[in-house]
Amino acid sequence: MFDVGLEARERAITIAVVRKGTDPEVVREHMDELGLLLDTAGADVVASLYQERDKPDVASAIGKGKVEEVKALVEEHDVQMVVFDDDLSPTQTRNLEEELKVKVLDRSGVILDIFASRARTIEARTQVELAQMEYMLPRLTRMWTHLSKQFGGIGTKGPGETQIETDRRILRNRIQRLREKLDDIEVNRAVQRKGRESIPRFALIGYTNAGKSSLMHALTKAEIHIEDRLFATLDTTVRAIDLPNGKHVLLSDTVGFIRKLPPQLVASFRSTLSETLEADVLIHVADVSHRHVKDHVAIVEEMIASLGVHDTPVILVFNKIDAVEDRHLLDDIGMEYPGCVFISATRSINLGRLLADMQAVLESLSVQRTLRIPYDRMKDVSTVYDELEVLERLDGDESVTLIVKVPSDKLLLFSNTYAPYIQNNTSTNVH
Ligand SMILES: Nc1nc2c(ncn2[C@@H]2O[C@H](COP(=O)(O)OP(=O)(O)OP(=O)(O)O)[C@@H](O)[C@H]2O)c(=O)[nH]1
Ligand SMILES: [Mg+2]
Repeated sequence: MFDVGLEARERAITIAVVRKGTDPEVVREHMDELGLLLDTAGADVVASLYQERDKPDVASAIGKGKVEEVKALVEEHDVQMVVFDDDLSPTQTRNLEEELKVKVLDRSGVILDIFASRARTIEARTQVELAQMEYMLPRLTRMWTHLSKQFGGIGTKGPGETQIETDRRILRNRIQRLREKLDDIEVNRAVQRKGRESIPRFALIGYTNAGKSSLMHALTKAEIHIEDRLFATLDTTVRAIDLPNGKHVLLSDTVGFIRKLPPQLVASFRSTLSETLEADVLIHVADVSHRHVKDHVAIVEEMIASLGVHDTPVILVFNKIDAVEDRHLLDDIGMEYPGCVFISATRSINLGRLLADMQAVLESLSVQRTLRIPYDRMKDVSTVYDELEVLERLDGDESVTLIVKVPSDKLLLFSNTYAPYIQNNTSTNVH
């Protein structure tokens, strides 16, 4: 696995290039978040600056004059790296490193580094490595010494080829192999999911550090990793829980989102996210004690839409109400997001209400069907009782008529399983 190069407690300068007239508060928030990311990666921010421009300078993002200024700061504070909040082109990175004589990274590079150091399972490690390779491919000029070390000279300089071309080929081959490995993992996951098809699935989603894993723990008592750091969770955990009506459902906890998440990561984390993408109901957890909670909600909504999830019902949960002193804030949020639930995962406040809402959403997703099963197939009657909620039963002369509730997403499976017994009735939503 690659390490972009962050080592424990390095010193960094952060820089944002923003459009003229950008609200300084917005810039500050982005920089604070970049600072948190760096803290997680193991670096302290010793200076932070931003520059207003119509657009970033093609060669150096910030332009010659500013480069000089940064260079002076680098020397003054003895920093090991300069980190930009937005993505840099490979050329900009190279030019800046030449001028500043220290490592130059962008937010994506930092996020990738954090993911790399936190990935534990084979799946997460493979996904991170793939994302890193894809991130590096166009940036090879800086990396080639690192790369050839990593690969122990495999395919070293061939006749007529430059080192970089060779390294590119190594990277492309590696990317290909990682993709194949991920395809295999995905097939396995699909097989696992198949066995659980008839159990409704809820997925926790949300901004990183919102308290998803804490909520998972509060609801299931699962021993999972919780930490006041960004990206504590990089894998998907699935646990069963019972709703108040005794119904068994599955709940998954997964990786969190953040603004400007590198697209390579989102793409390669698809198999981890597949549990979320295919859930019947999403539980969107937001940290209501965070100053920018509304932005976080919007960013997560955009991410989910960009992953192709549009029709899945979402329960919006505002967590950490115990950390909010201003009750007006909660009123304001309640007005803006009707139907949301306020909870505290760590103090177990209002979790009963959340479970009741989960149950209500699930029930609203169900449709009613009528089955008529002849007496000589009584075995199937008991299967129906095992698999579905029976609302009514009529014992006739030759057959049993059952009115059952079918979760809408299980209709296809239901129809295939019980085709000979299904009576013509129009589907009605059961509330
Ligand atoms: N005050 C307060 N803190 C909470 C609450 N829920 C979670 N936290 C804290 O918030 C921090 C992040 O919690 P996690 O559960 O790890 O958050 P997450 O959403 O899983 O974060 P990632 O996995 O990093 O995306 C931890 O320090 C928790 O103790 C809450 O209800 N109140
Ligand atoms: Mg977590």
